[in-house]
Amino acid sequence: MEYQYWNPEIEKMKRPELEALQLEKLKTAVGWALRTPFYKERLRKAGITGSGDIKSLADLRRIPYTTKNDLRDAFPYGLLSISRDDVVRLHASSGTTGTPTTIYFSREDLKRWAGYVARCIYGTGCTKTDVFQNMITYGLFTGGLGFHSGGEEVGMMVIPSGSGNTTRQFKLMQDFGTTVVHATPSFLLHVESIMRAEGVSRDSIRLRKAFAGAEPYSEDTRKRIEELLKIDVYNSYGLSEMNGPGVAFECQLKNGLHLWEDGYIGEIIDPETLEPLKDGETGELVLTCLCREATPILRYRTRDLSSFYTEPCACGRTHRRLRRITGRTDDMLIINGVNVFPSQIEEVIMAMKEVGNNYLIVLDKEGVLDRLVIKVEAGPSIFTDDARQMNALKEKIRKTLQASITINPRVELHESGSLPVSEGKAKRVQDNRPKDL
Ligand code: DLL
Repeated sequence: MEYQYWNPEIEKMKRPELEALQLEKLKTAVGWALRTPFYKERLRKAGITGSGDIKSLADLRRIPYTTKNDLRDAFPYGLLSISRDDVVRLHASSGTTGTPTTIYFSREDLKRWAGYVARCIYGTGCTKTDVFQNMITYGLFTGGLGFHSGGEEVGMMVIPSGSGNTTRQFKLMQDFGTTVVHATPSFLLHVESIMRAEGVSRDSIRLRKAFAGAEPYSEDTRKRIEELLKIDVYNSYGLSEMNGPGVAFECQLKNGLHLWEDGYIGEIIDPETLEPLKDGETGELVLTCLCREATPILRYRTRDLSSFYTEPCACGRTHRRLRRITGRTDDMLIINGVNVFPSQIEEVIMAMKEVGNNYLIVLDKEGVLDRLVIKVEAGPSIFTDDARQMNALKEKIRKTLQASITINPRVELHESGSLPVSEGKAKRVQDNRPKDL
């Protein structure tokens, strides 16, 4: 296979050179950080008063971790390192508690960010001849404008369609010959269901590729989207605290996400002891942003669970690859004392061909016990008026899930298209259990 590199010198840089580059950039990032009220105080306590205190990459460990709560406490300007007048954009995520975390960008920051997203897009084999439909939310969320700028940087024709309005999405694809789309994996599955329901022929669209991310999904979900839509799907990882998309991305080999180590330093730590783990071991991903001056963030605890591959990628890039993010330290469900990650449930459901494209995990209290209900849409091969077929499928899902998560769920089968669809990140878990128990 011919591989495509946006920036071959950087992407294939030998490790010692890459690490030297990281060190230089880390010093600069610490310098930026020291200009913010938040880090000035934090770093001083850790004995770091100037970028000269960072002498090797190992000195990174002297810097305390930064958490989402720190960012909230620093709202609105505690992490701003440049004059407000030099800020050209902000993005924000509201999270669950309401206090937003806000990230500011200078003009240079936006250019650097677009460069990283362009690197991701180009690395999947796209060129300026592609037509790119960005089917994700625009606005304060980083997915829309982040990919928009990256797509323009590559020179593709970008259609800023945003998410939702599936019928119009098909029309745009047909009218302009869209070859690549960007969406959440759940929205891609929804698009496919509607395509089938509305009788849109696959031959009437020229789609070849999709970038899918912003939420966790399993390898089986990827395969399902690829087979149903007859396209290649590339996993895309990012978070607003590290600009947004463009942090780690799959190359043409689709085998793990290359973390752009000239822009971000990645560490995997044990979320309990906070000690660093070795490559190959699974733990919480901690990221340091080396490429944003306006809001520097050092050693950010992402809560995302992953591990680094130990072997280099056959594509020739030297930047280490992260394994698919299976979940977050804070999305683990405790059901009657058993720990279950929503991703374990998704893995089982999406591997079954008879099952449709949408599902929901519902938790209730029945007396003193937790009750797990899995609501699943039936696939096109299942006749919802054939009770025997429906019961057999329900039983199959129940048994397979029980074998995987050890909990016996109640399974409900629903008609295709009847479960709620979210246009942004999917809301798969509905936990109705009283919180104060
Ligand atoms: O979701 C940025 C983004 C936009 C990434 C578009 C990819 C595509 P936030 O809203 O801050 O930013 O959410 C970040 O989403 O910490 C993960 O928990 C999750 N996440 C993002 N991408 C993936 C992925 C954007 N590929 C949070 N796999 C992160 C699993 C993902 N989880």
